[in-house]
Amino acid sequence: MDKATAEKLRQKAKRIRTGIIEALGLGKPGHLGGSMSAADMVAVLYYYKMNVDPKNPKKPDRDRFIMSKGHSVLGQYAALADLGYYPWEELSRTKTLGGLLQGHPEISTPGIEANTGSLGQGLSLGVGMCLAARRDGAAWRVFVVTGDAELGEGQIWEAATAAANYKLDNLRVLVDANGISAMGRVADRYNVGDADGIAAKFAAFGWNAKVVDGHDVEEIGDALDAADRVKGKPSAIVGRTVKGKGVSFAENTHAYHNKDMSEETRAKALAEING
Ligand SMILES: Cc1ncc(C[n+]2csc(CCOP(=O)(O)OP(=O)(O)O)c2C)c(N)n1
Repeated sequence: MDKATAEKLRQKAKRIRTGIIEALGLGKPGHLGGSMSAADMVAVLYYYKMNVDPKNPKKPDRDRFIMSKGHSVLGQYAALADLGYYPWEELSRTKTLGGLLQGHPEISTPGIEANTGSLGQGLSLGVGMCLAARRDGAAWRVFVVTGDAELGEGQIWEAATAAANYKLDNLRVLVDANGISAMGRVADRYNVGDADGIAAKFAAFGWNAKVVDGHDVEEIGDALDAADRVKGKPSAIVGRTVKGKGVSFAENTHAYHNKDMSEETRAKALAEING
């Protein structure tokens, strides 16, 4: 990836983080932590890797994106707004009755490919979509973002086995390995391992697996490019991340997993993101 592209992606990641704060609004709980930790991966996918067209959200050859950890959709909402799927102003109406953007993704929203929120299901949906693409002789790919605590769901590993069995080289999973769940550390609760341990699990299941710094847009982009060259296997890119990344008082804690913001915390967060 050239330096100019990397710089553009870093700016887009800031824009996404700003949009997350917009979507959280004031005084209503929202999922800041996991949205912020996934923001750089979302930026690389939407502004570097994926073939999507905001003017034609359903174009048949588009790549598909599934936010399997649906609670972290706020960053995806921001990217979709910035790209022009809907006005940026929609973000501030997130989670309002009748609003376009709800707390978890729904396919009624332009650019959203799957209803998620019940953890553990997105990878299975991705496997099905990849099989459909193959059946149709289509070249599009499916990108699924999961959390690390989410990997405690058994359905993930059923999907992982199926993906390897069917040699789905059109499937990519990006794991947001921030080490924190809703109520504490993953290691203290249902320990699926750190980023290296998670990559080893996917490799043992027959996947191409790679650990990256999940906040380094160049590493993420290079790993995604490398995945395009892998034939006969699905790819797992495990991002070592920080929950709440970009907002110091929300980093590395479950306190901002799902929390409201005050005027003061909101102003501080925006200043840190854009400062
Ligand atoms: C099946 C299911 N069980 C429980 C929940 C409640 N829940 C929402 S987010 C979350 C923790 C997710 O942690 P992780 O996957 O690591 O995501 P991140 O830390 O990136 O937010 C839980 C348990 C859920 N949404 N679905």
